[in-house]
Amino acid sequence: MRGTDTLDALTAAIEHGRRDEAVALMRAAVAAGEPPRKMLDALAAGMADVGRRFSNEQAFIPEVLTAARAMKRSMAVLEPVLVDAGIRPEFTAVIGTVQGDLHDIGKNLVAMMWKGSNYAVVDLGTNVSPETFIEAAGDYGADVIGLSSLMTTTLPAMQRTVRALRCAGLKARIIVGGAPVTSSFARRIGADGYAKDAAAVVRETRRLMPAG
Ligand code: B1M
Repeated sequence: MRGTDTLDALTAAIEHGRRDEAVALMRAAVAAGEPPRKMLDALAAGMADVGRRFSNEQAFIPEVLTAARAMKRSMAVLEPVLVDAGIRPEFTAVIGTVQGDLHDIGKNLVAMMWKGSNYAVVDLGTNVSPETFIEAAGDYGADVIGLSSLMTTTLPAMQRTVRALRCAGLKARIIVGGAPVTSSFARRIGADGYAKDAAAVVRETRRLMPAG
């Protein structure tokens, strides 16, 4: 197989969650000495493709999770090569579900999409206080902070968190999302960005940080 064929096949294997095939193709690409950036782009393209289908309701959560697992296993093969080549994650993202809210399935999907786009992701879990967001964003030097809320009753906690992050003077961009969150709510509470689903969050991050 030619190099581009291997990478195209890798993208397709990730998109369709064919984990063993993806890992084998990743190993073949590494053995063939493909440029690390191209291999990384091939992985990201697979996640972007399944994310696009998910946004268009042509793919569903299990397919995104299967693709993410294939991406994670292939990434493990690629990681040492990236380290040797001095390729580091583009951005650091801190993410969590806001205080009082224990829902994490959507938040985990967002974290996976970011990982698939070569962002270092610090996942704070659920029921995260504003203070914990501030501390983690400072400790990890976050470029972007993601807040998730699944209940109308925890939207005030999202607002409090954005306000606290602003008061702390952090430079990181803040993106919010979750079923009851709208773009107008996001604007009203002073967030930098809003995404309606896990695929849109990658597009929104790129809009806010064009180098990404
Ligand atoms: Co709960 N729950 N729940 N629940 N639960 C909802 C959210 C609810 C709408 C159900 C209902 O009443 N119809 C309702 C909220 C009503 C409201 O708004 N006020 C509700 C309730 C009331 C509750 C409890 C209070 C129930 C009770 O105990 N009486 C309780 C709350 C506990 C708490 O949080 N303190 C509770 C508990 C639970 C379970 C533990 C049983 C379980 C959560 C398991 C888990 O997350 N590990 C659960 C579940 C599964 C749901 C529903 C059924 C599904 C949520 C989900 O995972 N969706 C939900 C009803 C529904 O949505 N049909 C419901 C799939 C997921 C992929 O979608 O999370 O929307 P979603 O994420 C999307 C987008 O929103 C977006 O991208 C994701 C992927 O596309 N997104 C972001 C999410 N975060 C983002 C961040 C971004 C950008 C995009 O940027 C950073």
